[in-house]
Amino acid sequence: MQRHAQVYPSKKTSGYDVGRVRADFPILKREINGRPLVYLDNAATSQKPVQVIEALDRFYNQYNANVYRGVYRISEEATVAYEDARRKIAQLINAKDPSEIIFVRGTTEAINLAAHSWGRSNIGLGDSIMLTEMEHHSNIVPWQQLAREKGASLKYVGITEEGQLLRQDVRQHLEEGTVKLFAVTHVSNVLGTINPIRELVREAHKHGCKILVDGAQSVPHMPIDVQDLDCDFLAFSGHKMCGPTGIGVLYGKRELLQHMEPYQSGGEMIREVHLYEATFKDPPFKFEAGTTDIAGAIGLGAAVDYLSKLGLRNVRDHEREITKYALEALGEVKSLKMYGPTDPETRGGVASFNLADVHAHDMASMLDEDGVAVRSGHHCAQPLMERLGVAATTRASVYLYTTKEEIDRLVASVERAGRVFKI
Ligand code: C6P
Repeated sequence: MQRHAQVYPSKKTSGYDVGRVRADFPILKREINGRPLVYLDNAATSQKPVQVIEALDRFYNQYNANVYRGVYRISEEATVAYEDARRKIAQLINAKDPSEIIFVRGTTEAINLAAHSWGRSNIGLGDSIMLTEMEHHSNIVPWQQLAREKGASLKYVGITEEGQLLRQDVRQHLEEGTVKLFAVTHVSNVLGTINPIRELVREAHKHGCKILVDGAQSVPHMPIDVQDLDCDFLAFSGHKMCGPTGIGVLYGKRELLQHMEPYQSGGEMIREVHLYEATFKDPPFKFEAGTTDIAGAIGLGAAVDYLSKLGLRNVRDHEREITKYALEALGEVKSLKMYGPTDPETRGGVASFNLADVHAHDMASMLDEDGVAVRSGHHCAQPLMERLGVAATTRASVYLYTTKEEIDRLVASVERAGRVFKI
């Protein structure tokens, strides 16, 4: 199939200047095997704009110091920048107060924190935790551990053939009356499904059930308003939203955080320590023991500035258009099976597929020869793979710098693989 994108990197897509955006990302100038890198593994991690790289550089070159501990100039500068980052993140997701933003290493640590600190005091014998078949391992294993420890059980919400949640499962489980927490992903990292979080929160709350949203694949890509969603917790990672690795966020409603026990303990999270007892600071500091990733938080603050300037509504619109183009183009490839919803309105920028019986790793290696970077495997979602009846998929995931021309490169490369494997 010969396909030509109407839009090239230097031109505008619906008023969104993707060419200008791309100029901010130095890595996109790289060539692989003599061809420009096509980076389509954004669900794993995003690339970083020069604005974020420079913010990290400025921190280390000009005001690297520990936060809160020094009364000297550069420590004060570091503390201000660190707290500025917290404030910017609170604004980005419309939290009521910056104290609802806890810095952690990423989504995985955020969910572990909630499982330990909230879960241990609020889940008991005979209670249940509701999950879905499309969760990432990070939103399954911590709850399995907690359920085992407490004598609680797990209840799963199934999915339809198209990869949408089975709402009758949600209703049925909640009506049984034992579900204390619903932990659900906002956007599936394999299917791209965007779950109707607002409705799910309303339903859960009606039954006195708290809700934790895994925002790893949503916060980087669309406007999020935690007050409007009314979720109790939201977990996300900085590295998937133009920020550095090693930094992420757990948002929690203040009244919940206030009653939670610390996750880790040690320096800076205490009010007073005596030989046999200690008292703790208020949130968020109670949950930030030891020296945190100061540079990471400041870098994430710069990433939030970057995303806010572009506008997450524009990012979402751009990605929807690119996803629609990708779904149509991949849909025309002979013997290619796609997973997830077909309507780009209800789907994020993730396209998982298999080409006949070509192994996903072989497919990804072929694409790599053409300079196209995608992920293959189970995507840390083995229960979902079981549900889909496959061992692995190849997954292309887009971001704010992806162009239709890059999708053409992906499709041409998949077709080349088809010819090589004689499909
Ligand atoms: N998914 C992917 O390629 P961390 O690793 O803590 O930053 O994020 C974990 C995580 C949690 N939930 C969802 C929905 C995710 O997609 C991820 C990370 C990556 O799909 C790496 S496995």
